Amino acid sequence: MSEAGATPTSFTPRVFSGIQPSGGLTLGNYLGAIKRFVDMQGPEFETIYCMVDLHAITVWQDPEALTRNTRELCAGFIAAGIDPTQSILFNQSQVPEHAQLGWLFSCVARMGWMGRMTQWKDKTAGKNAEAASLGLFAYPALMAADILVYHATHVPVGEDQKQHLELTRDIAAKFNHDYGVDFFPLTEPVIEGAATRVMSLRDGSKKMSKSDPSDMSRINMTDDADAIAKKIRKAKTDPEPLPETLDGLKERPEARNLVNIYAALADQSAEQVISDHAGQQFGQFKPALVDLAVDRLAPISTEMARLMNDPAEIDRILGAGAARAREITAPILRKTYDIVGMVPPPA
Ligand code: AQP
Repeated sequence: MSEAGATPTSFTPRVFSGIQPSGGLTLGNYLGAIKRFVDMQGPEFETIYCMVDLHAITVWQDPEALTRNTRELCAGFIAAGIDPTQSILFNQSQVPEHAQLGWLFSCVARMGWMGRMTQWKDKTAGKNAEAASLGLFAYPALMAADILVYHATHVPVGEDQKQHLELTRDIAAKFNHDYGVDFFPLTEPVIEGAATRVMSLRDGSKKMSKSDPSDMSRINMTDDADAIAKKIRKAKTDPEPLPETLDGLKERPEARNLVNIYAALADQSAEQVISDHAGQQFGQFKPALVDLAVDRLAPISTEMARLMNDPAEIDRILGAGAARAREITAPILRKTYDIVGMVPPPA
């Protein structure tokens, strides 16, 4: 539960989250996001999952690669357990209300709020910020629209998105205040589990990321068993054995990362993993992690490859998902325009 307040009770419990098709899916995206999306699928929530292609183009994307990555991401969602007949699964650009509400929110959000976003600062650090796209600066306003155009109440994300979720709440609160309404919910971020921040296999201070230039820094969801084994075997560690308690990993980020990955893949707590493997050297722990990772990830990558053989079926799923999404977004956008005072088309 965030500090800012309780979940509104007057809104349908609805989960929204998205992933950028800006490269291949990583283990970080899987453990920090998709695996948890699957866990939230069920009677408690309506679940809506999106390939946020409009966000991906805030940095250059080769058009052919963008198309392939969007389809592959869709295949990844389904292979990991998202059922497209239960959850709504689609790509953002097919639902124009995201961009339309995004424009309204870029008029609600303040320049100062955007300039304080650490992801903006990180992505432009050491580079010429003047040369970054306007979209990269403004994208948290579009992200707020992605969420609020569904009146979503819960958003499962990794730790890196926490600040953007706080901004989403600020935008909803300012809109509600400015127009004297209680229209947009103050959405709850859901940041839970052992792997809300999976780190690079080469540097325990950096997030595992699709756009890291080093392929050895990440496990891709399309990696085969040999590649997974090689990357884990070569993952940076230290010469100490695993300690008796988690406290003993405080100053050992790479070791902590491998323990967290093990815990998330095994559906255990990090404490449990430490108590089961205390005293082991990495020469013993890494092969156990390889076995677990291959066991959990290989069926997903095999299924992704099978689904990718039929791109027309993936496109059909995305189109059907977008049509279902618009049944929710169109009335919410219409009502928002009405609140703002836009003259509607004649009845
Ligand atoms: N390393 C990670 N650990 C835990 N969660 C992660 N997520 C991403 N990386 C990790 C979560 O995955 C969801 C989708 O993220 P995204 O692809 O839309 O954007 P991102 O966070 O910028 O991911 P990348 O891999 O770092 O992409 P690039 O390299 O294109 O910027 C989010 O819920 C995110 O928290």
